Amino acid sequence: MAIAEVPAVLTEEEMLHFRTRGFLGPYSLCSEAEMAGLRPAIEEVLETDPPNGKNRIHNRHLDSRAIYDLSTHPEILSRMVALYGADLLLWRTNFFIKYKGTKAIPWHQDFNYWPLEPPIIVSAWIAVDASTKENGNLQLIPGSHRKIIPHIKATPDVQFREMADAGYYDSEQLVDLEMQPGEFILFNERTLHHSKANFSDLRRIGLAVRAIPPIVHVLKYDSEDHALQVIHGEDTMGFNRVAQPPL
Ligand SMILES: O=C(O)CCC(=O)C(=O)O
Repeated sequence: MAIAEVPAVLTEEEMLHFRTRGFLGPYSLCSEAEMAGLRPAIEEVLETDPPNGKNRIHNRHLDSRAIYDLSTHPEILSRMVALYGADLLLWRTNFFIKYKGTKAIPWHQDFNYWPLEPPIIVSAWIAVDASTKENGNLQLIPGSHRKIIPHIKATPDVQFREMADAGYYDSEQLVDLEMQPGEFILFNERTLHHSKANFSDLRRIGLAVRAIPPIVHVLKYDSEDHALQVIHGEDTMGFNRVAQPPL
């Protein structure tokens, strides 16, 4: 797919919602049946080693056209463009796979961990499997992106090394984002989010897509062949390593 067409725009209300609450959605990227059709190809990617022995769950848009196309689907891209302007680069993609017994992801603000300056990132999180209260759906705190929350050493029951300091947020305010396969949400680099452990027999795969405007410098790349793709408009700054998407 060439640079995607942009069919949908956001209403003023949706724009305001994103600015004040730090997230939008869920929206439909494709039907449940269409996602069921895509799932075998996604599973095949996840069962295959990427070039140069890198991690199977990170940046697979670099070697799989199917993952690139899913990550840059017009339903996502059009909304990112409405929020962040016409010029966008794809920085990273990450699969978050939760089988039965997979640990929780702690409350966190993404920008705490990431080598980006200034830290301006829009994330889409796409439900490949159904993501429900049973199998550890995303939860986030609306409006939490308005402040920087200190992160501290994480407890051993969660997946990350650092987590948001619980003294600085009120988890009573959380919103559950249950999603059917083919749905996605958008959130920004400071929106506090987490997911609980999966105690069910139901697998939960989500694909997170991270896009940045050209003004953002990537201070550290994920691998030697890590480069960004211009997914909409142009790279007006030329700060970052840019490459073509996979064929
Ligand atoms: O999928 C999850 O459980 C967590 C996702 C997440 O932390 C992210 O997309 O930044």
